[in-house]
Amino acid sequence: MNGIDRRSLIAGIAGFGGLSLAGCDRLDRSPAFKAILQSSEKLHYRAQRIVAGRDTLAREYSVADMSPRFRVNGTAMPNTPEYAAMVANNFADYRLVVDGLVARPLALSLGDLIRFPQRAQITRHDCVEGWSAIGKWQGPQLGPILRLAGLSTQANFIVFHCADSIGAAQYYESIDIVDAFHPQTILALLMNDQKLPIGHGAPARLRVERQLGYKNAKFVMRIEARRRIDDLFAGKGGYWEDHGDYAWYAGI
Ligand SMILES: Nc1nc2c(c(=O)[nH]1)N[C@H]1C(S)=C(S)[C@@H](COP(=O)(O)O)O[C@H]1N2
Ligand SMILES: [Mo]
Repeated sequence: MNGIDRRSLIAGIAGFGGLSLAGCDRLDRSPAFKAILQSSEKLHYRAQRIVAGRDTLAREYSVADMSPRFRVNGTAMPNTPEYAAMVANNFADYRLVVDGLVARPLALSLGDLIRFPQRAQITRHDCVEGWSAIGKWQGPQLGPILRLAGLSTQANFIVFHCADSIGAAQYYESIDIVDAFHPQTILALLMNDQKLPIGHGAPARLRVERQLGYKNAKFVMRIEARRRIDDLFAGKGGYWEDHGDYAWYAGI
């Protein structure tokens, strides 16, 4: 695993400006956080199942393979006053909400998110529209965040609520517990060693590397653990599943 690359993360994060790493609410002083980092991977029980190769890693590439150009697709900039306000102060007020079927709902700042172990991966993004690009993504794995929140064993799905809407419909996506705890499932804060550009989903976007492009939700504002997804929005588990008839499981 080419995982922890804290130095380049900090270098990248310096670009966030105004982001305070100090403060009395430091996550790394919280006993729950320490316990999770020290625990011997006591995963949510369903994540320990090996489901027909679902734990296999997506191929990782080398720096030399990185695409010179990685296109922005779908929403390039969420069109809301709330998002504009966050951009205006470099996402200092961004709080990633983690709620739903969890024992301890969280509201994590970017400073909190960089205190989790970070993973870097160079992978190929495949869009159903017929293009691919290889890029480097870095950020905390989703699994430890869900463990810190105390994910309930009742949860079957993790839903990502995004800042943007297409037409009147808010963008969202969902994955199952196996993908949620997959080692390459991260909330990317950096892309190609820079802070995540707005067009690519600033300040945090999902990378779920065994699935197609549309599952990789950009502008993630809230992560919700749910027992079911058929009672949410149009019931198919994601914006494109609801509106474009794309498959919910977009495994590659
Ligand atoms: N919030 C949000 N996430 C999104 C989209 C979007 O429009 N809004 N488009 C999806 C699609 S179809 C693709 S291919 C990728 C594009 O990511 P990129 O802009 O970084 O290339 O984001 C996915 N995630
Ligand atoms: Mo896509």
